[in-house]
Amino acid sequence: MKSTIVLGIGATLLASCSGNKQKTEEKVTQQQKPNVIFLIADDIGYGDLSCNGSKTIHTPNVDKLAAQGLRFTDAHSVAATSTPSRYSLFTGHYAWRRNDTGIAAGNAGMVIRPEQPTVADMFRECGYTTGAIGKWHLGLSDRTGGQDWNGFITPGPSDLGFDYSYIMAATGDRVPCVWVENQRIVNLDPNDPIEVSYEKPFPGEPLGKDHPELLTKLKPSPNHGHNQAIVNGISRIGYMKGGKQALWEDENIADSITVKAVRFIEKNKETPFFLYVGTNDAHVPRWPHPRFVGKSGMGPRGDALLQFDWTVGEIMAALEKAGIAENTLIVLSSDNGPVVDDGYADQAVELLGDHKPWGAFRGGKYSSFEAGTRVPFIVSWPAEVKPGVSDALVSQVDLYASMAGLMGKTLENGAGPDSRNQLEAFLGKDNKGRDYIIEQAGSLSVSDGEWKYIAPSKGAAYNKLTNTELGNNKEAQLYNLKQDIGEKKNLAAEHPEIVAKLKAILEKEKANPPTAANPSSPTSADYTPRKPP
Ligand code: NG6
Ligand code: CA
Repeated sequence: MKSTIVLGIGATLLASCSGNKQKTEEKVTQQQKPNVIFLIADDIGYGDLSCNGSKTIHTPNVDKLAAQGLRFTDAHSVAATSTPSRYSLFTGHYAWRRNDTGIAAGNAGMVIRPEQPTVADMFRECGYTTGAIGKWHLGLSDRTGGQDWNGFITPGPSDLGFDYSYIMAATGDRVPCVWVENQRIVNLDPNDPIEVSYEKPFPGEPLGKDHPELLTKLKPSPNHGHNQAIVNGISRIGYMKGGKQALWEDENIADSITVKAVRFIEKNKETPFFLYVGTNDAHVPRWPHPRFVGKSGMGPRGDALLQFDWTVGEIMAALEKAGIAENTLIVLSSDNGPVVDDGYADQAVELLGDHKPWGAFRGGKYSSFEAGTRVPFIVSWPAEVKPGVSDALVSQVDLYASMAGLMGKTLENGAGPDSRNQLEAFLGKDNKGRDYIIEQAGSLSVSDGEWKYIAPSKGAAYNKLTNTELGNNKEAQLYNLKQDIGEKKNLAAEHPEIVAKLKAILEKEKANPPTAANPSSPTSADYTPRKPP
């Protein structure tokens, strides 16, 4: 089935791609399609960028991207932590429909099942070359602890639509602290194999909790854990042994991600590509390259923000140099809201000064309040998107269906079941966006842009470790975001009819779970993982 659909987006006429995988043929005929980059920061808040009003941190490269593109004021990640947020970004399926999409350990099995369709599959079917670089945090292999760390790690990104991958398995603060390129650990000495465990320490391997004298770079904050395996003078979550030659150096993480992204762009400049770049900045442990150290006056967190801005600048420069900046669509966002102390004594709290990572919003990472998921969001596509600011209500869950829309495709057979085509909103032709979005933290919330309902929850109201108001409350909460952006006044008792309306939306969503993307009902039973490249 091959049809041609002409989209009403200026002069660019995109032929719809067929569902088959004959990409070579497609590539020849579709030179005019835009390249697409999802540039996803880690734990960077709305207020961490000067284009969003920060006077305390200056992010000139992000500002330049915002000035040439569309900057959103009411854009959301699906969840207030990384794994569920990225799960939904890639699959267009709400992470909260599954109970196994919480923050993944470094040896977790792959959270997205190989048979689940992803946005990368969609691009690949359209003849794009696809890449995933940087933070992954979606697990690898078929089960927890099932990785062959010293061989080909499978299933992995190649089973989710990525032709190329260069990733950290989980987070900077979780073992294994190594780069995995095309599903093999980079620079691994076969005579020094890697072992990973989240259950028990390896005899003879020093732990942060017993050997503070070995923590030469960062020590954990009191009571935050992060006191197990020591890598590069920083203790982490989890235990590992061996692989000395393969260990990353924390000060080079941003450089490694950036260099790989730039090379991917250079290599693929002639034909359309989709590139996901997940930065490690500004996740903990924050240990930026020496050229950023001391530059923000806010310690490692502020310096990591400057390092993030540098990465953005390098990617933009690479596109310019390759002559493809004009026809490249960049979506810049963050996986969840900001956190200041997330586990290491890096003086982020002490040196914060007047800086407000959460902007005008309440809460932060982990929170049901707005700062949990209302994240920076910029769409730049010089050839098509007029510069400006959009207050449209948008969610990352819709990027999958919207990018399919851009390709002239409609998602079918259960692909991206929660994803809606909001292309017009993402490209600035519709200022309204979604009727409502669902936000996930300790509880689920529904916002229609004006009113926000937070479902009752038994969870703690406050996370003392991270100093975060989590937004959990045994009572229903209702806020008027137009009049009370800081979510200070709970109006649930005054407006039971609005509570009822938003609650009904949530109940309906919960009662009608799209199941096609659910691993318990896979679309393809005879799935076999791809062979090593
Ligand atoms: C938490 C960690 C935090 C961070 C987070 C994941 C503790 C006490 N805190 O469990 O440091 O790693 O998980 O962050 O262990 S995320 O942005 O990748 O979701
Ligand atoms: Ca995160």
